[in-house]
Amino acid sequence: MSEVKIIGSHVKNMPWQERTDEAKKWQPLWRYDQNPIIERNPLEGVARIFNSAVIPYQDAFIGVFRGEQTDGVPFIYLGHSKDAIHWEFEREKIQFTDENGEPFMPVYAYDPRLVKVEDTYYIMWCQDCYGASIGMAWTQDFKTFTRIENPFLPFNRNAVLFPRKIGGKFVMLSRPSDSGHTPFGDIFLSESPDMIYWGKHRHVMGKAGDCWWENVKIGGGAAPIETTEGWLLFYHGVTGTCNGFVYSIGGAILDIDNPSIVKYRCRDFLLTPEKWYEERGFVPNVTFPCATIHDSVSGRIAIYYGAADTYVGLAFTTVEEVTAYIKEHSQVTESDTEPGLH
Ligand code: BMA
Repeated sequence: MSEVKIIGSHVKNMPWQERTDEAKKWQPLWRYDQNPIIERNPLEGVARIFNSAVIPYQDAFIGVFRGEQTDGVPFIYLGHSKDAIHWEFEREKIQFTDENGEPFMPVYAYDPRLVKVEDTYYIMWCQDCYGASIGMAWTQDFKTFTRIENPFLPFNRNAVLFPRKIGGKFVMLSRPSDSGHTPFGDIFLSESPDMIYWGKHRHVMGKAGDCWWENVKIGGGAAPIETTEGWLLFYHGVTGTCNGFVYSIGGAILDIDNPSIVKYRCRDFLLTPEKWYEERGFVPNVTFPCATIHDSVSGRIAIYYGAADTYVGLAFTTVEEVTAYIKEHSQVTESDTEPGLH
């Protein structure tokens, strides 16, 4: 057994279920047997919740949820939970303000991520800036949400912040794209002194031509988990079929001091659509990770993923099992292992 450890907090009430019989012994992730954890029509005026992010907060849990309204337009809703499985949602979508406290709502908002750095919680999502672009806001109390004015140029999506500064800077992954159902996409890294101005963009990793499950595009998923092996990243990888895209969950381990360097990258997916709630829904065949809850003492990891653009699913693993699997099945290219600085 490897000695890899999570560097972070002890989350004693984290959601957990031992490996179910249904998951084969060799599979690195297993699904919660009560999935999906959020059903359709979870609150008035919202038809589906999926692609959402959660975090421990004041001995319980809080989350930012992609709520597809009944007019089809997505916005972000706040949810509260004692066990991170059963969620209660606030009736109104999150009201963002500018730094003067004036209303500053995006035209739409989807695929939120939620990351705490020092004493502040940051929300990142996809919004309109004359095309798909990255939205960002911060809060310290989940009552007021200050939106940061368009931090990136269009077109970009899948912004994922690292949970601590590296070399004194905020560091974020993103995936430059087009404004539609982008048929390409690599993961890049950018840094910022203040969350407002971003630069020093580096290439982290691209789609993998010879791993067919991720041969169209990839994008950051959950905030990277700090471990003694490096940053553990769950991301999404996409392939194209005659019936459209299929989204699977992949895993990689990035260098701890210079995370544009990929140390290990799993050539096999960690999880791919198999269950009814992943294969059937608004967009079939989508598993889209957006968050984890993890515990440094037990090494347990719970992965939250959107399923078929309709539901939220939960899958489990441990840091030992998943890093061993990624390392055992690792295949990195020169473009993965270089610093990504052309
Ligand atoms: C991507 C994003 C995700 C969505 C996925 C599958 O482009 O829009 O929100 O889950 O497509 O439809």
